[in-house]
This record gives sequence, C-alpha cells and structure tokens, in this order.
Amino acid sequence: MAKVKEPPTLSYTREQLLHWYRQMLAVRRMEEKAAQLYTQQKIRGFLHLYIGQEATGMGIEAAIRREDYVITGYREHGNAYFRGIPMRAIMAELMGKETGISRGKGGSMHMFSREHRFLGGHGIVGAQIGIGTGVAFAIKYREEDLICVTMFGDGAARQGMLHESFNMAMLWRLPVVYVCENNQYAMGTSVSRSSNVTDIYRLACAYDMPAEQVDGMNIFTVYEAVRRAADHARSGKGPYFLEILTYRYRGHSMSDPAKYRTREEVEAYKERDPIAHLQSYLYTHHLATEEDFNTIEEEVAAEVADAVAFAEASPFPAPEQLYEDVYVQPDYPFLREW
Ligand SMILES: Cc1ncc(C[n+]2csc(CCOP(=O)(O)OP(=O)(O)O)c2C)c(N)n1
Ligand SMILES: [Mg+2]
Repeated sequence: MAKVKEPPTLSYTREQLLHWYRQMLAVRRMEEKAAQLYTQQKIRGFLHLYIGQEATGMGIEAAIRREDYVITGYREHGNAYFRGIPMRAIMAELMGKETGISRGKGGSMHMFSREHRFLGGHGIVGAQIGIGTGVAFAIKYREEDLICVTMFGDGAARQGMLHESFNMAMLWRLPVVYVCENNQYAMGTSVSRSSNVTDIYRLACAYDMPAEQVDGMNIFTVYEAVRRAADHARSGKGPYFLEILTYRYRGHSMSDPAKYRTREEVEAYKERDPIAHLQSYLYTHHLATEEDFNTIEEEVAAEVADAVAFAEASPFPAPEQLYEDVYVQPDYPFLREW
C-alpha cells in the first residue's frame, strides 16, 4: 500500500498534454453552461456537477484503452464526454431530448452508451460496484484482454456492496480497477462524520488488494496511478483499488444549501485547481503560449454553443416512446452477440 506519489515520472508529449487540457476544459465549460440552463429550467430534475474533479475522469481515460469499460455513479457527464460521447448527445440528454445519448429518458444521472463502452450513469449509490465487478467477471470468463474501471464516491464506499465485490474480485482475480473518488462529502456528510477509517484506500487491506491513495487535483498523479492499476488488472493479477483525493466546488446537486463546509475550504481547493495546474505546467515548460490557451478556450466555447443549439432544436421523445428500451427484447442482436 502506498500513499501519494510525486509526479510526473513518465515522459509526455505536448500533444498529449494539450489534449488532456482541452478535454478537461470542455467538460468544465459544458457543466458551467448546464448550471445556467438549469436555472432557466431548460434542464430539470437532478443535476450533479463534476466541476473540480475533472482530472480524475481524464486521467483514467488517458490511462486505459477505448475498448475497456467504465462504469460510475450519477456524477458522470465528464466520464461520458471523456469516453468519446459527443457533447451534443450529452447536452440533449440533459435537456431530456430524443437525440440524447439515452434518447432523452435517462437525463443527467443515466447516460449510457454500449458503443463507447460507457456503462452508466447509476443513481443507486454503490450499486455500480457490483455491476462493474460482474462486467469484470464476464471479461475474464470470455478471456478478453480488457479491464473494467469501476468508479464510486466516498459515500458509496460505505455500502456493503463494496465488501462483497472486493472479496469476489480478489477470490477470482477479476480484471477490475476500483476507483473511489473521495471528494470529501456524501451530500452534506463529511468522510470523518461517517467513517472510522478516513483513509478509504485502507479498506482494501482486509482483502489483500493492492491499493493507493492519489492526489486527484493533479492529472499526472492520477494518470500514473491508473496506468499502474490498469497494467496490474490486465496482466491477470486481479483487482486494484485507487482512492483519488478530489473535491467538488459546487453543491452535491443544484439544490444544496452548502452549510456543511466553509468558503475558505472551497477556496483552498480552488487554489489547487486541476485544470489551472496543467495549464501552468504547459506554460512554465514552454509547451503552450497565452495564444494557444485563448484558441482552445474559443474552440471549446464554440463546441458548447453548438451542443446547446443542437439540444434546443431537438424534439422531446414522443409519449409512446415511454415504454421503449425498458427491457431488452429477446431477439435483440446485442443479446445474441453476448
Ligand atoms: C442506495 C442509496 N442511498 C441513498 C441515496 C441518496 N444519495 C444520493 S447521492 C448520495 C451521496 C453519495 O455520496 P458519494 O458516494 O460520496 O458521491 P458524490 O455525490 O460525492 O459523488 C446519497 C446518500 C441513493 N441515491 N441511493
Ligand atoms: Mg463524495
């Protein structure tokens, strides 16, 4: 078991880092726009923003293969985008439109795309830990060269599902990387109010599972830790657990009185913002100029504007579509393939 390691220890190309920067910025601007659309009631229901946590999703995506699987909870707009789902389909889903990635019937919490190997988007806290473990079982059973990254929050880590899953995954050496995004709070409850052991990575001890605690405000640490974990899981050695220390700047969802933390605490994390950190790395290492950053900002703004225009122009699903896609039809090609 290891505590936070100092990065970067690997070598990186300019293109790779600029891509990471661009992707994280796109997710941030997309969600800032989503928050605005929510206040205009163009997005309704729940909306849980990932703002502040972007380095976790991007670091994971950069360290795994496109064909691998990713599954997570309801704070998943960023993961959906990093997996390659177009912003148009994400924005349309947020607005409940037919052109959304879940045909407008999943909304913010239930984005899913088999094509992008993104298995959700789950609203039941911790349920995806068992599902991700099952996906890893299927990978092993079919002898595929894949892994399943199974993400969950610090609150979800306290569900019984984690223990049953950890036990089985170790027993059968399943190719799963468990990632706990410890953003310090489960709704308004801090980790120290709900947990005797606040270093969540230590939960893996009971199962002899390798585990690390990682600085999630630094994309290099996340990337390098996920590389180690993914190599381990892919080589047949079994599961690996990463606790990523991160922070959400916004409330739990759009209705959050935020009485459980101080403004100073939020500001202190913003000082260590993961996007600003990468930007400063690029700048100080002469890998990008002010002009480069301005161009990226403009490109991202255009992508967000295009996604919003597309979503606004799209229709809502017709009432008769309510009962479609609820159950898988027995003759559905997807089942035959499996
Ligand atoms: C089984 C279950 N219990 C309770 C809830 C209500 N609930 C929704 S989010 C949440 C907090 C989860 O916190 P965490 O796992 O840390 O994830 P985060 O929101 O910080 O990403 C709770 C208790 C739920 N959706 N499902
Ligand atoms: Mg949390």
